[in-house]
Amino acid sequence: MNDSSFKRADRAERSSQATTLYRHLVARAAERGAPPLAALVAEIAYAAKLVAREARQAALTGRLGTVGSANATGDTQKELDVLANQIFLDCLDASGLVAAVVSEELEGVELQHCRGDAEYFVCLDPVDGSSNLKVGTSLGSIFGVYRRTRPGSCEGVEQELLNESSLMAGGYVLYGAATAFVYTLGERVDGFVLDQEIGEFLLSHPDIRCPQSGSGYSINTGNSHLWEPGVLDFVRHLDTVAPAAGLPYTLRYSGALMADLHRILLEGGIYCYPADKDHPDGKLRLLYEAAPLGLLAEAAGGRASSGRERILEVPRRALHQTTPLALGSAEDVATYERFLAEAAA
Ligand code: FBP
Repeated sequence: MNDSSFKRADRAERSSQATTLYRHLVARAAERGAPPLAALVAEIAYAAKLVAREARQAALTGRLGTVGSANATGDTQKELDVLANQIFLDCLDASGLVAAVVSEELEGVELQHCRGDAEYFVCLDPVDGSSNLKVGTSLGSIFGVYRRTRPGSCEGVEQELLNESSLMAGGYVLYGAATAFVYTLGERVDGFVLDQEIGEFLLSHPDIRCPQSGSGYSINTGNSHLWEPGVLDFVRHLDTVAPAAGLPYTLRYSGALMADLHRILLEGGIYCYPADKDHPDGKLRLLYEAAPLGLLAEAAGGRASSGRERILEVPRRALHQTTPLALGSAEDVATYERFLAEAAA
């Protein structure tokens, strides 16, 4: 199936000829020489549909509360965090393709089919932007699929994941006005929207190309008193009134990285969560937030950086390690890196 046969789904063709996520996955995974990836990502998409339903109804089902415990990085766990985590674990287990899972909501590695021929590890953030849940605004899920080097062994899984495995696929789900599913197997990025009527993710944004530069930025300016000079200089630059240079940029910060990145992939711009005095190593987690989104941003022609190096080259040291993060339009992220380097110099 070539690109031209993948058509956007208009109403009449929404049933038989539409490009469903599964049809698209089968073709892309075959091209990638990794057919099982199609079934694995399809299971992640099924879990996302279940989480979307729970998120939509949370205010009615009373699932807006906390469960009184904190996750591995100290965030208070919400009911939906724990429920969504279990939904993803069940679906990944059902695929039979996953040796082990790392999740923002789990302290250690959750072993699944590590003794068998399961080839993949999955790292995930079941509910990103969970502080938005109680106010009913955008949330997301993020996933990264890592290929094993030693299938069949349950020994040393954490070290194998950190030191040997390779990131094969990444993506996110956006629970917003529409439920969107955006993924990459490393070469291109495609976006799908959930048709609630038939319960299928249908192709809505084929081959997403992130514009080289944008007109919006996402950063928590409430932390500006904690920033290093290079970050301050960069934000001042974006706020400069210089229409000829496409400035100032517009500030768009939703509290959910997924919602900000979705806008940036489609319209250009930059998302930043720098290191600061309260987060000396940044806030976003490398294995299940920064790296999968870095793979996706780069596959869309964008850039993903810690501010000083490619996110995909940041050494993996721990399951829940955090990293400073800047991702989005290639030129905007390069400008950010230049401001940090000049300030450091
Ligand atoms: P969670 O995965 O714990 O939600 O943290 C990630 C995140 O919520 C991002 O989605 C968002 O951009 C950022 O943290 C918001 O952090 P802050 O409230 O410190 O600006």
